[in-house]
Amino acid sequence: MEKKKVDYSVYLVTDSRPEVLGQRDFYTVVEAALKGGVTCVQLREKTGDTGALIQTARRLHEITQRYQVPLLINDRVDVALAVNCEGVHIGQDDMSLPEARRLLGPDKIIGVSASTPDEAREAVKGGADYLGIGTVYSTQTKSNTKHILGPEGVRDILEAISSFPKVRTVCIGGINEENAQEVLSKSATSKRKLDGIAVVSAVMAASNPLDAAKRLASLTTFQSSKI
Ligand code: TZP
Ligand code: MG
Repeated sequence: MEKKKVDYSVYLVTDSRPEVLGQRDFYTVVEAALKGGVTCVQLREKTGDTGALIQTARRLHEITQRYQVPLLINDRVDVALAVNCEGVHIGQDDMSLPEARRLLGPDKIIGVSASTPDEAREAVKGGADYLGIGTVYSTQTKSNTKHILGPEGVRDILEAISSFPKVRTVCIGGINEENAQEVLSKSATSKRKLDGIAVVSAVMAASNPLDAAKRLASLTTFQSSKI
C-alpha cells in the first residue's frame, strides 16, 4: 500500500476492553467497521503481553488487508515490524520519531500525537507522515488526556504546520456523529483542513458499528467537498 494514497478520513482506533465491547467479538466489530467504510485502523492495546499483542495484530492485519485498509500499531514499533503491517502511531512519550523511522525505514507510515503547535512542528520536521491532533473534546476513553483543544485549538495547530503541505492530519478525542462536522469545519484554515477524524467509542461502542462507520464516512465526504 503506497503511503501517499492512504485515506485518513475515517480512522478507527480500536479498544478491546469489555466495558466497550461487552459480549461482542473484537474482530467482528472491527470488520463491521471496515464494511461500513473506515479507511484506516490503529490497533491500540494498553495491557497484555507482547506475544498476545503480536497474535492480535497478525489476525487483525489479515482482516484489514482484505479491505485494503492500512493497519497501524499504537506505541509498538517492534510489533509493527513483527507483523509487517503498514506502520505505527507514537505518542510524545514513546520511542522517538527518528528512532522509529530508523527501524521502520522510509516506506512505513509513522503517525505522531500532537497536542500543541510546538509538538506538531517538531513531528513534521522529523518526518511524521501524519499527526493525530488531540484531545479535541473530553473523552472517557483516555485517562491521561492533556488540555482539551476544541476545534479552535486544532485550528492553531493546523496553522502552525501550514508550510508543510505533505503531512496529513487527523484529530481525536470525543468525536462522534454529532460533532464531526463542527470539528472539521471550525478547525479548517484558509490553507489547510483536517484529512480525517479518528474515533474510538463512536464506532467500537456503537450498537451497530457498521452503520456508525457508514454515517461517519458520509459526514466526512460531505465535509471535504464543502470546505
Ligand atoms: N488520544 C487522544 S483522545 C483518545 C486518544 C487515543 C481517545 C479518543 O477516544 P474517543 O472514544 O473517540 O473519545
Ligand atoms: Mg503512546
